Amino acid sequence: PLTMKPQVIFVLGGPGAGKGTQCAKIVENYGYTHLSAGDLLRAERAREGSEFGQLIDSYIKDGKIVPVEITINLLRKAMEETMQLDQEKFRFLIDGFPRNQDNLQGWTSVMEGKANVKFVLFFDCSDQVCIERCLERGKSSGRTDDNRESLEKRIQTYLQSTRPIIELYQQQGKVRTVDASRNVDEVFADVKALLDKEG
Ligand code: UP5
Ligand code: MG
Repeated sequence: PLTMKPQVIFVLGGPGAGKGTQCAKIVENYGYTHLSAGDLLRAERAREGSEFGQLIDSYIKDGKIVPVEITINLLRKAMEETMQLDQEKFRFLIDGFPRNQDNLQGWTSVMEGKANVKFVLFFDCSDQVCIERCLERGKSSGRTDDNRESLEKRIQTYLQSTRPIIELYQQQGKVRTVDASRNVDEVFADVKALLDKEG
């Protein structure tokens, strides 16, 4: 049977910018499957018998970016499994990836020609707003990186490593920027307008 080539939107933005929140709303309204690289890594960390548990744990606490070999395999498997279960599910929101050059190279070498990146959905908001949202969530999230110390590192990594990737896509005319500092519904109204046009 003819299988569709996966259509991908990369979802990027600072820690706590609202990537996961907006992706959940997109899934409710459009035919996309949400794959959060961070969620996949946390699940792998928790998986019994994983050889990467320790490594992932320490990278996440330090706000560092896990070597792409691990992340790309988790993403590829998740995409394949989704498409095997339902052929209609070939549209993906890949949330929180690619975060650095290593990620981008890994994606290119494994997925180039096998998936089509439509654009990057960029949730833009200040570091201050990002930090406040994560600290607020940290009261109940149980995430090991929602504390001030980890957050400073996450912001540094975002500025040093991820912004240049967004900039690269920007130069190719592939970034759609949404002001993520507003409330959830206001942000989603912009997301909707975008997806209705070119989703
Ligand atoms: N909230 C959301 N939207 C709001 C709004 N408009 N107004 C007010 N509040 C809003 O939201 C964060 C919090 O803010 C929530 O409490 C929410 O209710 C509220 P969320 O939607 O969860 O934001 P998100 O951008 O998804 O934040 P997240 O913390 O998930 O972003 P990160 O990019 O930091 O985390 P991620 O899980 O992607 O990565 C974690 C770590 O994994 C990385 O630091 C890294 O160590 C590792 N990682 C890799 O190594 N490689 C990868 O490819 C991916 C991750
Ligand atoms: Mg998230």
